[in-house]
Amino acid sequence: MAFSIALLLLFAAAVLGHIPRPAASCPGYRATNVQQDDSYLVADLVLIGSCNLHSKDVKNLRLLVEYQTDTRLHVLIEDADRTVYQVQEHVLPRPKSQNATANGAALKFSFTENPFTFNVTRASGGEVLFDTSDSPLNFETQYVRLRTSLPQNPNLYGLGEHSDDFRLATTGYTRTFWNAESPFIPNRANLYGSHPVYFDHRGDAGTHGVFLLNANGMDILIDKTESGQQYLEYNTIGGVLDFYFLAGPQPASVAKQYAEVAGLPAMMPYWSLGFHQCKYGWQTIDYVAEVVANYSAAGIPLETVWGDIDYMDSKRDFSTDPSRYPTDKARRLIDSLHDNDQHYIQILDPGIRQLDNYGVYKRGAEQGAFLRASDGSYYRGLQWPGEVVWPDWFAPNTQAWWNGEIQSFYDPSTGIDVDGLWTDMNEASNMCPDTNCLTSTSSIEALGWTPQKAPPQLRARQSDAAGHKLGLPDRDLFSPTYKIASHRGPLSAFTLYTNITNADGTHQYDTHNLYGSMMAAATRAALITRRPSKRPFVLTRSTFAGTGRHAAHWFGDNASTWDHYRAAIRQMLGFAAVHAMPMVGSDVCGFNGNAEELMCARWAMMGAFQPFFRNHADVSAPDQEFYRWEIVTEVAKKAIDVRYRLLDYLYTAIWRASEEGRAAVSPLWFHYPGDAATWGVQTQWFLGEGLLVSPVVDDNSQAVSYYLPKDVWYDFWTGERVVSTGEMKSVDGVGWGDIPVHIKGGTILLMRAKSANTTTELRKQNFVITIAPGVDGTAKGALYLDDGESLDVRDQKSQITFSWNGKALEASGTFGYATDAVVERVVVLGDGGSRTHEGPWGLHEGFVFYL
Ligand SMILES: *[C@@H]1O[C@H](CO)[C@@H](O)[C@H](O)[C@H]1NC(C)=O
Ligand SMILES: *[C@@H]1O[C@H](CO)[C@@H](O)[C@H](O)[C@H]1NC(C)=O
Ligand SMILES: *[C@@H]1O[C@H](CO)[C@@H](O)[C@H](O)[C@H]1NC(C)=O
Ligand SMILES: *[C@@H]1O[C@H](CO)[C@@H](O)[C@H](O)[C@H]1NC(C)=O
Ligand SMILES: *[C@@H]1O[C@H](CO)[C@@H](O)[C@H](O)[C@H]1NC(C)=O
Ligand SMILES: CC(=O)N[C@H]1CO[C@H](CO)[C@@H](O)[C@@H]1O
Repeated sequence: MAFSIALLLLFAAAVLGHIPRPAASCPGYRATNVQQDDSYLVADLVLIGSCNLHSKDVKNLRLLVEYQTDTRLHVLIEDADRTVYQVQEHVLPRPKSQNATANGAALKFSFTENPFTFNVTRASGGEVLFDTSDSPLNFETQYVRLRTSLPQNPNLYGLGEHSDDFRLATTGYTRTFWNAESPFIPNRANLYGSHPVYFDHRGDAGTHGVFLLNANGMDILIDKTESGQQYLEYNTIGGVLDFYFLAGPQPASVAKQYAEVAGLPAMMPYWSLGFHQCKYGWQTIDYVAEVVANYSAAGIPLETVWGDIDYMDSKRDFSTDPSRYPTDKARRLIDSLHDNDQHYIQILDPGIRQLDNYGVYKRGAEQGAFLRASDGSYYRGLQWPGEVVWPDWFAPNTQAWWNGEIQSFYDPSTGIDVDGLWTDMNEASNMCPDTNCLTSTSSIEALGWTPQKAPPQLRARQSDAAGHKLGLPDRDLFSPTYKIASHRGPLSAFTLYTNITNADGTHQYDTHNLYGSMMAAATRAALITRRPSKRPFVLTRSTFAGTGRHAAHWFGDNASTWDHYRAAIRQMLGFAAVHAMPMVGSDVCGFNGNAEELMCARWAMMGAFQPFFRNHADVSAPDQEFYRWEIVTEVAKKAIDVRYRLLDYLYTAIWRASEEGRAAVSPLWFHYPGDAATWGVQTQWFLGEGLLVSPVVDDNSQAVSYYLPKDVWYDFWTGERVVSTGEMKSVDGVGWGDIPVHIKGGTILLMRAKSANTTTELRKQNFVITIAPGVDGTAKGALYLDDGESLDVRDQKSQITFSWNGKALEASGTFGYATDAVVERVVVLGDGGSRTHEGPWGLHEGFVFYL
């Protein structure tokens, strides 16, 4: 009985295509011609015997191992001909090797020659971090597999974008990477972005990171073998094995080391940390004006108003609806927003309506900016405006065309003077559900489109791919044998045909996961062209490793449920702590469905402690602006009040992320790596270095249990000192506008003394310094100041470090940003309550305060 059930399961799994065949049947590769010096090793890898599991074996490979820095080991396994696709340098610039030496490095690479397998160990202590010895490498034209064994019950994090537990499941778990529009952000599914990096946390034995720089569709399996051996296995449908091993050993150092590879996140404008309101379904510009007025009447500070696709004429980019959103009226509203120091942002989708009288399309066509089908016509798809063509971000003139459209439509003297842009639907999401709908005339007609005649131009000449890392020829780019487990079905479903050739000769098959990130990058570049001295703000739905260099991100179209309120916390932890994307947050109060008052109140407060703070909802959802409910109005005022008083603290954290790769939001285990009780925590987070946020997370509840690691803490709201031995604390009666927040002992917190209605006003407020001494009586803190909006602030910035030794508070660093704001008070927290000392003290070189 048991036997036949097992067979049945095997059969079912085989039908689904996700059971790896026994690795033993593949002999793998043999390493020869090994050459090495102090800082690198190269070898040839030659196929021992054929395997051809899902496609054809690549017979000759080349191994490169570089000790790039003492804490970063680069291991690249590529085809000897270098024809296999590799992510273009201009899309993701690689870090240069600093030529560290194998002897001095924290990580050690060892290998066996026949068959070739390798391991990565810690030089000190010998902990095995990565070990492929259990199964030989498969490297085929459309299937690459590599498996590493792991210790039992590993603590793995990352591999986003997903809505699953922050600490990843360790059995029967598949993470698929294939960027896809994903309404309701389903669990255990590929979502909008791909970040093939994980952090492996081993408590006192240290933390390390493993980044596979590969953009192809893939499944990463985390499971145990029949004999109980834990493993993680990469199954990609192309690309090379380009690994960066990051030594840590502190969790925060892994985050930093990863940011050095993927790229440091872009610095954000100060105003973008204010409160944002958006809604799909604001039918007219008058309605938007009412929303703004109602926020003001309610006394809830609104920093930025957003325009979803409602503003567009027939849902076309770079257009305004002449009756509902006439440009002159829109301009008047935006002028008045700007007069009040408020901001305005609009959405852009990649799909460009193909119409001869639509200048955006015509100019793009003239510039050769669109992807082409095999017959040379533009590849068509379906997005909000109907039948569309798609920008080819690899084409040489696409950026110039995009710059031009952005510059003219958003020209402050004649057009819509936006302060930032939002790139949506850029997975790319094609509403054409299957792979035929645009080739079958009848279904085009059924969908009410006008089929366009193919323009006469010939397709872009495909470059001679050999040796150029542009992708192997003769592959089945449409339906490879190995099927990744995308929840949207076949590779090309709901997106662009994967057999499309990009202008540089690469294929969507290989570059699909880069589409959204490239649109975000192009949009950032266009904003810089438009206003060369201003720091751009771009929000993007689709991302890839390194997208933080260009844009902020929200977690997509979740629902107005408590489940998604909780999911927002773990998604934030994934992006900000692991994926080097600090400027993230959820749609506050949820996107789909009906937001209930109490849930929206909780979410308003929780959202105030996330870096990106925007309320947004779907067209089908009821209005959910904060002022629509009494309780939410009160909670939102309090939430924005505290957020704004903390805004420079948050700004400093975002700056440190962009400057040093320090995580602006982090899980408890980043700070208490040895404390096993922290490893699974996904409902609490550190904002910056010193504030621990522990919101109520249960449905409609006023109770919360949270963990306080062994340390000295101070209640943020009351200043009360709490000494924890590493305990769960249970609190009941947490009001709808309350959220437990603790200052970690040893922190100096810089806050504005008063909030304000806009971030512009906020910047004029004075400071209050709160000293929260640690176990040893000392504390430190940081403050970064600049004008909040220049792209290059040169030396007009202050990077101040504060330190407290129990008696004196001193400031050191640079003081290049001139401000009239002074330190109004210093509050010293302690055992017997807090002591307040009134200033003022000027915030400049030589600042010192004695008790
Ligand atoms: C590292 O070595 C390579 C090869 O010798 C050389 O091209 C490169 O400039 C070196 N890099 C540094 C930072 O020294
Ligand atoms: C790593 O691989 C080398 C070469 O196979 C082997 O000698 C060594 O024992 C391995 N290290 C561990 C800790 O497994
Ligand atoms: C704004 O407030 C007024 C008065 O309460 C109300 O009638 C109107 O519906 C509100 N409009 C919006 C867009 O919130
Ligand atoms: C992609 O494959 C489909 C299905 O076989 C085919 O109809 C289409 O012409 C191909 N497109 C390109 C650009 O090769
Ligand atoms: C913000 O504006 C409201 C009126 O809309 C006013 O009552 C409140 O005092 C202002 N708050 C601050 C901090 O300036
Ligand atoms: C993360 C999460 O809770 N996802 C849920 C989103 O909503 C859909 C539909 O309601 C659920 O199926 C998902 O589990």
